[in-house]
Amino acid sequence: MNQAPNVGAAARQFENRGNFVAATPYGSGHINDTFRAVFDRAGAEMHFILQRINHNIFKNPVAMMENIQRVTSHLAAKAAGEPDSERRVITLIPTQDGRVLHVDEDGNYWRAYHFIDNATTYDAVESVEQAFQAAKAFGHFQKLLVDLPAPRLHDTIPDFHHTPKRFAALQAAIESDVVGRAILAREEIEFALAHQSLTSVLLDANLPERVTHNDTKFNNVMLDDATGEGICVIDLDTVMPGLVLYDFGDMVRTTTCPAKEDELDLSKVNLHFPMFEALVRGYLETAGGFLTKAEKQFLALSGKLITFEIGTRFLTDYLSGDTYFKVHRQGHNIERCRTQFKLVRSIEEQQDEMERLVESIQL
Ligand code: ADP
Ligand code: GN1
Ligand code: MG
Repeated sequence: MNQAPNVGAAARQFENRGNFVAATPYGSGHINDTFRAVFDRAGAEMHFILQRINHNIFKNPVAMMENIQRVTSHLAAKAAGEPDSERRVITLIPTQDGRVLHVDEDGNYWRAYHFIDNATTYDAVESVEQAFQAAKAFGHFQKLLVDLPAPRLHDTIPDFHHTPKRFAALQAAIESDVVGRAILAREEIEFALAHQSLTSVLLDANLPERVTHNDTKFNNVMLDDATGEGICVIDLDTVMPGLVLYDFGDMVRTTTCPAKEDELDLSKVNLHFPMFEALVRGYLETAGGFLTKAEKQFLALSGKLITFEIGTRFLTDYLSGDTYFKVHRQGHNIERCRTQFKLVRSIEEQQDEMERLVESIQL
């Protein structure tokens, strides 16, 4: 999985698009390897998104692709007839022999998507309007999947948002301290351990299971370059049964603070209330019609929970020697953990006001 793969050979496996020119790393995801593959077809440039799936993390790529195929077909059927419909749903490109995955001689799994042109993903939110658009798009995505026909989707990664189990994994990592880093993370460990009671709040609330995205970070929605509209939800690897609050919580985590996830200046890491308000309004505009009262009641709290959960995961990975998330420098995971825990603190300071806002919008 770690050795440099032959990207060009993989790109050529997909439906004939002309002569292969180049494939360059693309985006800033933490898990898979994403490339923009360029082809020349009779002098015209064609390009598509090529991804090597991290099969250490996604243990069953075939089941994952089955989920993605079912979900994208359902979404495409609903988008048909809308203006610009082909830019509203990601579309898989089949291999030359008609499959959705290419497995190379080293056992790497590859897939390809049509490139959504004239739209951009951002690693950090820049405006209230962007927050509104992102939440509206993710709410719309959930809404369109409310009537996804049975059977239940596969659990791509079991217990992905089971926060108590994530917490237990952290406790185990502190206990074994395999790379001797616990001493360097004393404050973060203390912060995490003091928040144990938060971990089970959503699981205890008896909320309905739905089809959810589960990775609604801001750079997983493409915003149209001309209109700013949240035109396409991408990164469907973790679409599976879940709680809508996992999705809303991750929007709060990534789309209420203009600082990046690995910002070093923690004074820049705060929840911006107008962005939170835009998220709630955008999300309820599309999802408000199907959500239950109980689900709406947890909107404000879900942000704190998911931000804490992801912070816990970064901390666990730091203590485990950086085996899960891609890191680009020494200490990257603890830096990411610090921004998450700082944001949790900022949310805690504004929690009452956030609750009041959610209540007032629902009335
Ligand atoms: P990861 O799972 O590693 O986060 P993503 O599926 O989110 O991978 O892709 C990484 C980046 O590639 C995205 O943030 C986006 O900028 C770009 N991207 C992904 N799919 C498309 C697409 N279909 N069209 C255009 N850009 C895309
Ligand atoms: C990972 O793949 P990417 O970068 O969109 C992770 C998410 C985390 C996120 C933190 C499969 O998402 O769960 O919230 O990093 N994806 C997986 O930035 O673990
Ligand atoms: Mg992504």
